[in-house]
Amino acid sequence: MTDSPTVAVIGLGYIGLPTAAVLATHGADVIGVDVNAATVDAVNRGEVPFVEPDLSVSVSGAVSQGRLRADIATPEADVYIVAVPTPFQEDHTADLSYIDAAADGIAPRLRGDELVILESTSPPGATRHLADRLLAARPDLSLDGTGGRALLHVVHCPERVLPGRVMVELITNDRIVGGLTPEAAQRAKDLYATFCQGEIMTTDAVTAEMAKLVENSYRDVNIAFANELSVISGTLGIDVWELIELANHHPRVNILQPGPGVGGHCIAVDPWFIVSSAPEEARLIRTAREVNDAKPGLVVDRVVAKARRLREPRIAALGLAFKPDIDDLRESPARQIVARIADELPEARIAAVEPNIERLPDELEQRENVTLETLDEAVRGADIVVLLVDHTPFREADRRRLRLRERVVIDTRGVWR
Ligand code: SAJ
Repeated sequence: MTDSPTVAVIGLGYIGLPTAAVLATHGADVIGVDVNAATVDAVNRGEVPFVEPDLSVSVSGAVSQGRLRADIATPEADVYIVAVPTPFQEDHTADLSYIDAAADGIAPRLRGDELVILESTSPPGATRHLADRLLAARPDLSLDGTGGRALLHVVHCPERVLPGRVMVELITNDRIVGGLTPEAAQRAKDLYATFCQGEIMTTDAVTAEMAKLVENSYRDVNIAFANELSVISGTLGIDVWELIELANHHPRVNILQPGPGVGGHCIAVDPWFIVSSAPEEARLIRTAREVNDAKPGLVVDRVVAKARRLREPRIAALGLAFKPDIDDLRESPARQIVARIADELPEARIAAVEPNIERLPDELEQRENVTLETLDEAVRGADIVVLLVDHTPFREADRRRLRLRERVVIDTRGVWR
């Protein structure tokens, strides 16, 4: 590979765009590719179509220096990084159609000796699937040079950055590079070493795929433990947060925090890829998913039980994002809870408070009994206050001024204990 490789990043989302920007600011010539023309136009203007700290300055700098541009079409390049969605389907298996579409864009551009990196979170075998699709379209290429055919290097390098800290963690996190061949892994390692200060470990592709899924499952299982404790504590009439705080004084115990459920596009999704790969064996991982997925329903039941005692209940629902201090509403349990309360209590008025958004998501906007309000407005008129996300403004709110004692408070995050 040349000192200044041309890198095409396919998919300019939460992972692809930051990766493109970081590569461009570390010496690569980067072309970002996206099916969405508005995203392509925004990037070419040096703008970022979503909120992520420090990303804007990096993208605008790279674009103005001429190191980053975006296009709808896949160009010729030395390296292709695929960072497209891999959503899960009704049956909990992964939808690989975006990977397939990326492969179909890349295949005609290959000249031989390129490196193709799959960064999307993937079920075991997805990297091999991507390679098979490329090779089916290009029988003149091979992974090992057999028959005198030109080489194609294919690896999986899962992203592991935390939304909200992407620009820091891209540089500082350790990386796992799983190659379909050792040479492919080494090439990818050399590329990531241009910007990654963490340790870069090489392995085979399927182990790398599993490592990413296992990390998120580990967290899911541990959150499920905390969520199960919160349900048990409710039955026993004890304060789960005090219980966890006390237990965590043990030197080898570190229980996570319960909440209204697990959201986001990673932890609530990835464990299913393990379950669908080994349905008989993945018993704990499946149960953890079920425990966490049941939590929003339990919160709805608590709110509805309190509200049914009132004639025209007014409910303040605090938070819609999937975790604190971000504007990301994807797979958010809070959002699901508000929609379900609105459906179960058509006579109720629900004031949702989400300081990080300007308008309600469509499915809530369409419900006549849900409005978006400020914290003060919502709580002032409320009989019931349900805290769903521990955003800083809620943590720091003056509880006396909000007169919480006069209202029924259901605090799913333990902020107002
Ligand atoms: N949550 C709890 N209790 C806790 C911790 C989290 O209820 O004690 C909930 C949050 O409220 C949220 C969900 O879990 O709804 C997930 O939040 P998170 O902050 O744990 O993780 P994500 O989804 O933002 O990012 C995760 C990270 N994975 C791990 O920490 C193992 C990140 O490093 C990954 O890159 C990311 O998934 C991903 O893209 O896979």
